[in-house]
Amino acid sequence: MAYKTKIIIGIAGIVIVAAALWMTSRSNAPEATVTPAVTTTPRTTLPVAPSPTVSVPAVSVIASNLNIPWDIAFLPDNSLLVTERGGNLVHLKKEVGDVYSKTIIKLPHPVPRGEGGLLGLVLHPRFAENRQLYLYMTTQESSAGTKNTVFRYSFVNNELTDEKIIIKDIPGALYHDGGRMEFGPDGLLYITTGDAQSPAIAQDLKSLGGKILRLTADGGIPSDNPFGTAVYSYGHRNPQGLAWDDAGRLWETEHGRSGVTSGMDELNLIEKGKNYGWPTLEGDKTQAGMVAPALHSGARDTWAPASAVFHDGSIYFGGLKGEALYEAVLNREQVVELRTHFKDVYGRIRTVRLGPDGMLYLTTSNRDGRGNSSPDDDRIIRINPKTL
Ligand SMILES: [Ca+2]
Repeated sequence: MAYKTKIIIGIAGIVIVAAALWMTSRSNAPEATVTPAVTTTPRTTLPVAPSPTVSVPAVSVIASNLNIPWDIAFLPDNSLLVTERGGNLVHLKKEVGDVYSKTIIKLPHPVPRGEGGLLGLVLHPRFAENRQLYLYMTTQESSAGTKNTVFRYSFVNNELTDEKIIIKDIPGALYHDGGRMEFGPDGLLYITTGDAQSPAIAQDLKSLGGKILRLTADGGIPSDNPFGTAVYSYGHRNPQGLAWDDAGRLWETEHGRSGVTSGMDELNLIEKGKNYGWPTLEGDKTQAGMVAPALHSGARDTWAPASAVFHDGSIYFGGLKGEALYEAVLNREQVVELRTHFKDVYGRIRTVRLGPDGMLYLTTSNRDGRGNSSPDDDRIIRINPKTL
């Protein structure tokens, strides 16, 4: 759209541009096109699934027929790597327009079924030089059941080589396997782990379950970790999203209780060494030595928050059971508003990532047995955040 706009400007001038854009595109993205700001708006988009009850932003489906895409990384050549929970690493390469070719990269390890599997994916901060990437994977440990392991690989010519275990023996289970990884502004690797259906381990500092872990890029323990171990914070149930705001504060999303009494999902402001209360605290309850969430969903609403990204003053996160893209608007340490986008439009939304183009990339999770899938699910959907 920006390219077209520049051409038209040369021919006819700004007034005609504004009128023409308004007339031709009002059906899908009126907010983005009625002002001159459109000339700086990153490229967009095709209209998808307008709903009369939902404001329709500029969106584009860039990949379909995926199977539970769990995480996305953007490579320096503008291609994408996507983990599928069942154990495929998928390389999506842009061909023409918004058409991407798909190459499946086999993993060195099979992954078990359940909510575990091939989960988080993150690139080394200097990936362009060292080609190193990290995968969070559930691994079968014979009669001991499953555990979770973070591996590092060299990724060259669509092959994973030079395997190194960064951390292992993270408790695993059919549910609550954590799995999100991010490099922080401090250059250290942060990893979320679940309680593996054993709530008490979230309070056990000797267990790696129900924690946010922090390691060096090589898997070492940073000298200023609070307990002399990999543990950075604890008392988490099943944290799934990590994001730093523009002041360097760490925010985290976390699933609350499940089953018939679901709800109490959390957005937490994370500080080193603090206890976030699971399984003792829920909602607004407080107790000495434990930190209540910055925002929670309450007892009657369930987000099932599955990711987190900071963009332009807000934390965005996907909702699985909530079937929406949530936006928590921040004012310093406070959440001042929770906005809900795409409610019931795309089904279950898992991951949200911010691309190098300034766009939000969402993954659906409609083939995980808990939702209704459309024929082209699962999808990766690119959103122009200016149109939200
Ligand atoms: Ca909590």
